[in-house]
Amino acid sequence: MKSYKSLLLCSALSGLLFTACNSETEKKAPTESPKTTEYKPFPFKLPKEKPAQPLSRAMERNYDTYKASRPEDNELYTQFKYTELKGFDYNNHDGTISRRDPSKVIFENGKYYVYYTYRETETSPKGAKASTETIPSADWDLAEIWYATSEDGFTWEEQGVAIPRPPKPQLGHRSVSTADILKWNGKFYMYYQGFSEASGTRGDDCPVLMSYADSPDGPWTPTNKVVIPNGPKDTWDQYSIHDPYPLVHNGKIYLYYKSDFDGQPDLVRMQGLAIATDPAGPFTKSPLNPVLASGHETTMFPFKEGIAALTIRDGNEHYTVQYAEDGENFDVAAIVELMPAAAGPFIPDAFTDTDYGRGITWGLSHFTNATTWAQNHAVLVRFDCDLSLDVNDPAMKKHHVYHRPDVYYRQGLGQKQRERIAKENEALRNK
Ligand code: AAL
Repeated sequence: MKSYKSLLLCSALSGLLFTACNSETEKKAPTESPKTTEYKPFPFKLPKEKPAQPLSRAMERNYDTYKASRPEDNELYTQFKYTELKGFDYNNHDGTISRRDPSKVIFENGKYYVYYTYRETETSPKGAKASTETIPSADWDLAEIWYATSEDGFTWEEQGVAIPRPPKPQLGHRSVSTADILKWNGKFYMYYQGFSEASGTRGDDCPVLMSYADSPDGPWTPTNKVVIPNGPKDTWDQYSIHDPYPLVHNGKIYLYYKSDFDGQPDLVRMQGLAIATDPAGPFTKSPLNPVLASGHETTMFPFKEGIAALTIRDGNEHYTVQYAEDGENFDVAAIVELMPAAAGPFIPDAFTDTDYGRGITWGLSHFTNATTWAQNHAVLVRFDCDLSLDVNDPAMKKHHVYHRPDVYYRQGLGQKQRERIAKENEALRNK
């Protein structure tokens, strides 16, 4: 440990010279005069560009990793603000009605459209073992894909079913869920998870199906084929292809998806990319898959020359916004907080094959713990943000969300943790 005197000496010297000053030099006088390095203090005004001087790794990263030296100047940094939606009924939140996993929002016929998983069942979900033909295993079991329209994005008018469960034994007869939409050459294509057994029977395994329509109001025609096949045995996406999410990029269909792998109970979630020139496929998976090492539901949008991704939960890089100029090699561009789960943004240039994406400012997402787990159901919600080149909203660029103490206390210790702490205290006392 450095002595108080040596600390004083060090601080006296700092600003003039940076001198190696540690217990070694204190104990025995150096044979040669101590090596000194020219010390250039970091400037008071945070430089916009990386200054030409030795920098710590953290400061190198501040300039190389993020899109600007201050988050408020980083186009891919934002806060998220949430608004309760009007127009949806949830049966007093008793768990018998759920709306979740919204698609991206599109604007057609003078209004916004969103598609989502809709479940209306006699009970709330009861797990795979207790599930029957009418009792759901999971919140997205025994579900259909419904849609709603809106003039302002806050008040929605539910239009009813877009894609029903097909009759047995067709693919998806148990449940269709987690849809997302593509507009390609004037027609509409819906990609979604098609379950032929209750989710949870053998994991959350399902393939991706597709239906098409001439209008966003349907009618939708199912192709009754698996459009994104699972990977070969013992590969990361051998069981599940979830959250199919198409965009138009480089003149092609870039469809991102999530898989969960590495086995129960601690599934790993990562995201992959499959590319096609026809909405019905074939889709060629990126040889680099997974292209995102984190994230649960998929949320991407064209940004500048490339693709930006909201990497929401799960994995080392959860709560980050990432960017890949080629749509495949993503880097962290910003660290954010309170991200929208299962976000489906309004992306004006999602299907225009833009060569300079403008970004997003709002969309719908979901809260899955709408009330209690006994009444397990989800609600749709609106989020707003500033991830747009065309908007500059300083209130969206702040760096801290203030939560009241009760938000923290609700993340309290569990019984087992209290027991561990009690044991640790006892061990110390008995030492
Ligand atoms: C969601 C999505 C997929 C999963 C389940 C319903 O958050 O990742 O849709 O299958 O959970």
